[in-house]
Amino acid sequence: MSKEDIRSYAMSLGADAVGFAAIEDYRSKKSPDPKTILPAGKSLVVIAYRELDGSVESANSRTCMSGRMAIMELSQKNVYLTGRYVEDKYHAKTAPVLLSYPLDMGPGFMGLIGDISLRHAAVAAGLGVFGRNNLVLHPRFGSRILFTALLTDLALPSDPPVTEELCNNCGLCVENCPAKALEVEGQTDALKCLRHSQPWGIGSTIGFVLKFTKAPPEKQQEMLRDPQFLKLYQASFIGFQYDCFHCLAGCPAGSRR
Ligand code: B12
Ligand code: SF4
Ligand code: SF4
Repeated sequence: MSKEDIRSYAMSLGADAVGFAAIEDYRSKKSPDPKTILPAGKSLVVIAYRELDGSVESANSRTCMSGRMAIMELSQKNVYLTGRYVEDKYHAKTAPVLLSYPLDMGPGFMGLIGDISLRHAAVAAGLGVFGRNNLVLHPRFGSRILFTALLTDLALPSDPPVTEELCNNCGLCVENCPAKALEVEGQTDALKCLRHSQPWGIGSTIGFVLKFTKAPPEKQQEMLRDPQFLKLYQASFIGFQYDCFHCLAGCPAGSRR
């Protein structure tokens, strides 16, 4: 059967879990219509990778981010290889959805809405359920799981949904969030989270440029040697970096924990 064949191919490349969602089961109110990506798209192949425990639990944010960047690299390669496998073997088209970037930075989106919402795709593909932290909890890996996907014109039925309640409502994610971004149930305050979790992201870059352009030359010299500028510089060539993993790392869900 094509589903089992594709699943075992993606797993052989290092994925931890693979699920399938028929496009009619994928519902994400804020996301664009998948037809704008692949007009004949009929299903989503969702490919999941677990975070390394030693990386998400580390107090060193560079270690947390190193684990994330390693998944980004592996998952990026694998989504291409799986897409090529499906295209060649099943004469289908596949459109890749990577872990995070690129994102639509235009009005209404501002880098906050993915072309495909991978959490909604993962739930539709039977890979987990939403937790109080607004992350998808996987039965085995809990919150420590990340997703990529392939939108394809191959018709594949959805995998059975997870019916188990995986979130025990312990409230640790809400308590541990240093930005207080999870206070309202079912809603992450994206700006609060962003400001705290990406201190070297777009907001800080804009702030730095505005301050820099208004500063006198001697202050500008000083600003260019400041660690904040050096961190922005690093982020500009290695890509965005998260400085917070608390809602993921502190969550006890998942049989592997
Ligand atoms: C933009 C983005 C962000 C933004 C905006 C978040 C947001 N409001 O969606 C910011 C920068 C804040 C962010 C933060 C984080 N992100 Co982020 N992010 C994304 C991205 C690229 C797009 C998300 C998107 O389209 N959102 C817009 C729409 C679709 O969301 P929404 O409809 O408003 O849904 C929200 C709520 O309504 C709620 N929700 C929706 N339906 C339901 C149903 C129920 C029952 C419940 C309880 C809640 C709920 O969940 C959402 C949270 O705000 C995705 C990758 C992707 N392509 O999907 C990763 C992604 C969602 N991020 C991820 C992660 C891990 C994080 C962080 C932990 C940061 C980090 N260190 O990695 C935090 C977690 C914040 C949190 N606890 O919610 C993972 C989540 C994996 C998982 N297991 O669920 C994803 C899927 C990346 C990936 N490829 O795996 N992220
Ligand atoms: S990533 Fe950090 S700031 Fe953002 S919601 Fe999770 S715990 Fe809060
Ligand atoms: S930390 Fe507790 S309340 Fe939050 S998602 Fe995990 S199990 Fe649910």
